[in-house]
Amino acid sequence: MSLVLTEVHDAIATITLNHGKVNALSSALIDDITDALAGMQPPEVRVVIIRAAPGAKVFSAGHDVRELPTNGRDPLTYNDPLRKVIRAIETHPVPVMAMVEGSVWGGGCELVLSCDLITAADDSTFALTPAKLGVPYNLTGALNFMKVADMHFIKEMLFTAQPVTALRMAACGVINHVVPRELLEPMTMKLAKEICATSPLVQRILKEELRVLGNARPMSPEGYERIQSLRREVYDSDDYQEGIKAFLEKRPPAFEGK
Ligand code: LCV
Repeated sequence: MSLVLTEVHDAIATITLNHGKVNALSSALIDDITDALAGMQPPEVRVVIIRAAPGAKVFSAGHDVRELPTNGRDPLTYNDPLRKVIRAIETHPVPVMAMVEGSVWGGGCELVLSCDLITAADDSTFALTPAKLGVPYNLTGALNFMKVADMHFIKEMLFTAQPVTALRMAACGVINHVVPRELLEPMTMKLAKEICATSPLVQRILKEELRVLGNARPMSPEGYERIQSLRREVYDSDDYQEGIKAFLEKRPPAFEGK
């Protein structure tokens, strides 16, 4: 059974995450999201909305922690499922909107932030969790955070790993609209219909221009290799193992900086 529900009405496609209580981004769920996206192409589809089930307490609990490697492999490489779904959203030829209710965690936040527009219920929250789990986030993930918010705000979210309200995210320009839950779907559909009324060809080129420009960052091979070497020290560390172990044992992690 698919871990997402899909529908298309009047060129507006919806992908509803449907993977248990917390929509952990397992490789299976990510495969179903990317398969659903692949089947939602213009001109039949003009905009895609990614959402959780109506009334969801959790939009997504982020990367499936049980799938994080503990054998010394890099947990966030180019072909990690999370990286694949982020790229699928960023390169999809029509605008992809995130309609958020409930709490969003870790890689689930990056998935939401990689969407082109975000609407959220006023009781939803967002938490960037690598530092809480001991995971050395990857360069494109860090860049994706930088592209959508100012540095001090993103550093607060990353260094504290604490949930932030949708209203705070909107005040910092990260979320387009925050409304009471009962107005979330009408607000999102209003935006979607406005998108459907403008030129799909122009939207497609604008989306790709902004993606290419947003990713155009100079980085020397030496700089890349130094960062990768620092990341390996983290995913080879006792703290990385402790972060995952503490999660699975449902206790706070005891990081010792080694
Ligand atoms: C696997 C889970 C998860 C989960 N994976 O229900 O960005 S990075 O680098 O950090 C990246 C590596 C990343 O995204 O990491 C994941 C970060 N996510 C989090 O820190 C959120 C962890 N989850 C929670 O805080 C709670 O589960 C929330 C608040 C989402 C929901 O709490 P609630 O009390 O409603 P439970 O905690 O009881 O979770 C229900 C089941 O889902 C599992 C969890 O282990 C539990 O499984 P069991 O019933 O088998 O005990 N679960 C939750 N999140 N990310 N599994």
